Amino acid sequence: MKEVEYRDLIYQKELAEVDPDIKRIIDFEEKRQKEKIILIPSESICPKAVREALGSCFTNIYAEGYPALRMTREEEKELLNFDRQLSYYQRYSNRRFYRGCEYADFIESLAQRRIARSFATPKIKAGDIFVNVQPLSGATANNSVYEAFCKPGDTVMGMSLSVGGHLSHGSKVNRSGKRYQIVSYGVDAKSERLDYEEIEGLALRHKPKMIIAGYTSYPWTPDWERFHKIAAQCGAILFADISHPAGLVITGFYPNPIGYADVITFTTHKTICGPRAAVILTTDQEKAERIDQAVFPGEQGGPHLNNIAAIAVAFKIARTRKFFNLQKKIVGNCKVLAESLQKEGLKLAYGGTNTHLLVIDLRNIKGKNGYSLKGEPAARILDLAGIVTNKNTIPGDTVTAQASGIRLGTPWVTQRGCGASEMKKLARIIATILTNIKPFSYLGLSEEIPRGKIDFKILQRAKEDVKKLVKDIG
Ligand code: DSN
Repeated sequence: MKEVEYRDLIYQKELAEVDPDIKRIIDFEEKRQKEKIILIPSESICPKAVREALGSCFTNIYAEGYPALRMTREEEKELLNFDRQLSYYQRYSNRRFYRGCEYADFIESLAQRRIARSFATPKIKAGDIFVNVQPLSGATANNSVYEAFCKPGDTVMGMSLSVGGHLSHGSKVNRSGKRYQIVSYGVDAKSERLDYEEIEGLALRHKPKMIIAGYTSYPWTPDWERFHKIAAQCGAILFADISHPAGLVITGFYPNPIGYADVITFTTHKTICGPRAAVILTTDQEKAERIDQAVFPGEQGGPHLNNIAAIAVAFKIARTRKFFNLQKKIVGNCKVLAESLQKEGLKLAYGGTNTHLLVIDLRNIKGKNGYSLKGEPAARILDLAGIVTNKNTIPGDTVTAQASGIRLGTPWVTQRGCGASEMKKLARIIATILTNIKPFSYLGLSEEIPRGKIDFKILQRAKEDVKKLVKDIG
């Protein structure tokens, strides 16, 4: 065969040789992830097998369209009857725009079936769940849902971003907030919990076309049945965005919205611990058709099949006992972390948690002039000590830059093997750092800039404690 200069690039050359700079940066990142304690609740470690699928040759192809309708309804065992499926593929036309999708069809429909089985309940069978695995991310999945069920200008209700919603649930700076008439709901000022009476009142007054429930920092499980009743009263579509807790949902540690919500979206890289992608579910065929149209060709072009292959693998793992145990421990660790932080004297926004995340309310930590610690300097100093978190607005905050909270979650550390004793140690280190920060601010060009100082020795000690903890985790 003729020697082609480019071929060694395709088949032989390693990253380190082709692009040493990128390789070096990846190595730095790998080191960072190993040496730091990562408490971002929306992040998790993607297993090796999932990453193998992600880096597979499915990255090379286009597959605009959807798998053969028949395959999307088949049982997994029948789907894997390669001879039978391939003979159909050869004989009939299909819903793909290009040829060369015979194996792509297996990948996509397997991912769909595995997901349907994971979400099925004694009342809702897997065969009654329609699954779209093509959304490239949570925000695009959500955009597709708006597109499927609303027209620009329609009224949509969602939780305000500042108390725990998501950008795509109607934030002014997001396409959702610009294109639709948004009615935001919050939490009860005193209990900091969802106030269903208020939500119901708002829904009846504004008659939204769609109600969104599902949160990124609100740490308590919602009452899906109550949301369903509210939506039904005003004829709204109930849209459950369970991007954060999807892994908890399929293992029974968070209530399952299937059967209550008209449409469900979730990302596959948070508690599902898979690749960066998203999924849309519904139990209604007509709605499923609208969703499919809205995703492709409405919102996206070709699906990322390597991602879909990785989703399929992630859901194979998600049906194992190991995954169940992991999710159980994620929630258990979060409970211990919350209780330990409270014992250390810190206040939790929303009063606690029964999920995988919590938010520390920093407003009680004050400087000399009464200025409270803000999330930005708190997260920055924690990061210097080796603990990665994010600043977060909490009920009462009005300006994102002045967020008074930091959000913590346990998926990543639990995957690394941490248990109750590590949570207690972490709580102590975090509390020591936070309570020793002296908050202050200065006026920037357009706004107040929050800052904080910490005694160098205290920070050094915290760094050593984190290092030791990381070493013990292994
Ligand atoms: N950025 C995600 C989170 O951290 O919750 C939401 O999209």
